[in-house]
Amino acid sequence: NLNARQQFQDNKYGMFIHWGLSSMLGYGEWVMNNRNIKVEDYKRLLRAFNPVDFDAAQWVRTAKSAGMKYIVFITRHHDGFSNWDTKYSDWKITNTPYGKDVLKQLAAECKKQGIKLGLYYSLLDWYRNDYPYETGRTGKGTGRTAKSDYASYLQFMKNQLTELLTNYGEIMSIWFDGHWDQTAPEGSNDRSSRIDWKYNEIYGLIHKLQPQCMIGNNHHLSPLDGEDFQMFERDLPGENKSGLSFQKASAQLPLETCETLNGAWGYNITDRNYKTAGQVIQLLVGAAGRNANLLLNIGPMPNGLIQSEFTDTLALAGQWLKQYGES
Ligand code: FUL
Repeated sequence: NLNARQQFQDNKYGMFIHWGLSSMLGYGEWVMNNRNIKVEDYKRLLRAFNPVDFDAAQWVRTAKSAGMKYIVFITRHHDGFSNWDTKYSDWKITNTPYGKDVLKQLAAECKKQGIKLGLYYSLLDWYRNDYPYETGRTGKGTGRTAKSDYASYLQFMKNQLTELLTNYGEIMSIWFDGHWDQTAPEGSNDRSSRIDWKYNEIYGLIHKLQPQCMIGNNHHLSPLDGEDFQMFERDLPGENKSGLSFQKASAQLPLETCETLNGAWGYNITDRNYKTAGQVIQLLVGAAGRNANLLLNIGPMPNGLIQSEFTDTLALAGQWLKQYGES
């Protein structure tokens, strides 16, 4: 869909939001893997997550006054926790004491304030038994022993994606992540996947449900069939600074670079490596100069509020953009 691609590229600047029950531990969104927490133990967080100060209007206002044109929200990260009221799992926001569907509130608010919404969706799962964890590089300490079953996991993802693309209005993009879990370790040149993800089925479903929805996949490879934009993780197209990329910038597809305001994606209490407004502007200019969007991340606190170190910097950079930006 050429029109959708053009619109996507014209957005230039967006807000990435890493947030979920893992935020509670204040150690980033990889805590379950990094601390080898077993599913049985990690599960106990469900009864404790109660982000009473979550205010979708405030999140969206923060993005808008920063000059951003879209938000990409984590619907489900590698810990498998669903930030919406999914019918297909009990491991979800509506089963916490908070009890409300945060995605529903965010989608409604984005619509109201006129900002586009994209959804991050993890292909990798540290929680479910049917995810092919045996061949995965991560999630070894989660205590799973049952045999995985990709056919079942694929059906689960399709069911969830159908919900996301049916019940939450127009979705600008789906941002897939976790493909690399099934590839050879970093440093190797073998980029083949240990499982067949059946992307043709997944992408086909998305394009059927919402033809304008842009599909991107953080596989660090060159774009595969059916993908509508190409993303660069903490990297500008053509730079290959992160050493992760085995990709050349596509001349056909819109590009997006994602970065984060400190060194972490999810809320991390020890990371005070905050970027200044000047650094944010440099990133923006660097991305724009390569005709790439900048998707800039925040990791809100477990109570739902965005820390002032982030809001202050975003507002400052936003003022600069208003004065000197194009539109
Ligand atoms: C990576 C993930 O593993 C990180 O947790 C984060 O979501 C980043 C944007 O992508 O692949």
